[in-house]
Amino acid sequence: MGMFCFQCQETAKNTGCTLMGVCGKKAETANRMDELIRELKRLALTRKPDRELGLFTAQSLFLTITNANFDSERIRKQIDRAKELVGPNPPEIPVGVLACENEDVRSLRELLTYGLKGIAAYTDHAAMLGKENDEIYAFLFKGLAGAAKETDPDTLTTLVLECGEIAVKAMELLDRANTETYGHPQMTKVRTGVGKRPGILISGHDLRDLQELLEQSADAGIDIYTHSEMLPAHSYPAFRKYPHLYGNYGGAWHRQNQEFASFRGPILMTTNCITPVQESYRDRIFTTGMAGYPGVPHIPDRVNGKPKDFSAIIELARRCPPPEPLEDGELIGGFARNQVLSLADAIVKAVKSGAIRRFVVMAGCDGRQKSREYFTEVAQTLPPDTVILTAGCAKYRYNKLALGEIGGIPRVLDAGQCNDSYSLAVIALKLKEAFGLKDVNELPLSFDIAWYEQKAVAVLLALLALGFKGIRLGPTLPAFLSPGVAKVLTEKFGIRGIADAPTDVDAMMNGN
Ligand code: SF4
Ligand code: SF3
Repeated sequence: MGMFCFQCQETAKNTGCTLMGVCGKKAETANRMDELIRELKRLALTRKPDRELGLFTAQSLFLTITNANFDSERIRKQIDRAKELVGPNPPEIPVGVLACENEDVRSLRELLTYGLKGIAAYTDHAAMLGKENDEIYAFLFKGLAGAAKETDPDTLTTLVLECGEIAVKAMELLDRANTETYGHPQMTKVRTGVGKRPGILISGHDLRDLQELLEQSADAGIDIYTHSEMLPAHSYPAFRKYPHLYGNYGGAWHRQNQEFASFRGPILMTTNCITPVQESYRDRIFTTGMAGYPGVPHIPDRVNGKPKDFSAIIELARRCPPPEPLEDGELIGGFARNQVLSLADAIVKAVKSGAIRRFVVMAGCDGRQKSREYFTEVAQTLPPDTVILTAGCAKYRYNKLALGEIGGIPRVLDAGQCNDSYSLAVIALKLKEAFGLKDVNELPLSFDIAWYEQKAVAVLLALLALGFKGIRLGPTLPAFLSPGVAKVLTEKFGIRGIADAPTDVDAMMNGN
């Protein structure tokens, strides 16, 4: 076996990638990531967290999430730095997932580690906007130390649940960072067609990168297009003021081979999901932040608070032809907590009158597998008196369908990126208050979550921490859940896999 990784939903045979990743990760890179995780565990066992170590740990974990960084050399540098920080005589910790032989202990340790990776990604985004929280950094250390040494399933389960509570705090911190910096998202129509000028396509989740790119390209005679998880940026007041933020190009991350080829201009990947780079756009793709790919130019980090330098990308864009059109419509977004709560009275009225019978949260990730057509089918099968609440790139499975509206309220309410699932939880908790309910699970609300990478693991643990029960998770349950751990999650929280769309829609409409 050259490697072992089972952290994402597309893992080989839903058991584990052993030769190379289905994602394209080479065995050498996977093994280095394992080594980096080992060094982070050592760091957690030997040092007290402070801001510098906390951010270093968060960024290191972020580097290892699915489709963020394929650059072995970058991972090696991070390992070297971690070793320096650990110092001499590091504690003995074996490398790799399979070093832990007990399958339940291994499962809990990995569930915890993947939750930490998701928290780390959101923590890094918040830090880029000047918001940090020592409690989150302290938990990254506590969690890593537990994942290194803890062998008692009950203690590990407690850590996993605490991980969910910290995930709520990380998403709340990022929500605050985003809204205090860029304002509260508002209902916005976003063009999906193209203009006549050359463009830059920006993907990933980092809003500060977008802000600096928009600023630096304002008078360059080019347009900026969002891709995949950058779509929600259009709804922030601070970004709406840039006329050259033209629209959104393409769909979710896994179609980038075709879409990046037809875009014809430079592409900037700020975070996951980057997929193996193809010849058709190899000479015009760039990475920045925690994203990386061997041979692809990387825009360096900010130094002393000065903006990143995107001039090379802007210069290249000027020499490129405009994008080829893929479609010519519009998407509606901006239904984060503030916007939805401003409609709370209308929503409560619609529920009381029976105009809205049920809400279904279909947030999370998209992916390549055909089985994800299930989520399109659920959206099409849900009766017209239901509202879909979404966030994350999962939305691309149904956000271009004509699903209509209920009394002026669109039937698909898109709160934003995957981290904005926090907004959906806040909305649900506020609706619970508005209806005078004791338990959020009494709301006419079901969860049918699509997962792919580790941020979705953090979101799931956060939802459990907030008390939501009976969540459906698809298209498959995580391979890293042992039968024993899956049983506990089912018994304690009612987590279940998906069936087929008609069966699940029927069950959800009956409150199951
Ligand atoms: Fe396999 Fe997913 Fe790991 Fe990639 S991230 S190696 S696809 S399990
Ligand atoms: Fe998507 Fe990669 Fe998870 Fe942010 S962009 S949700 S998969």
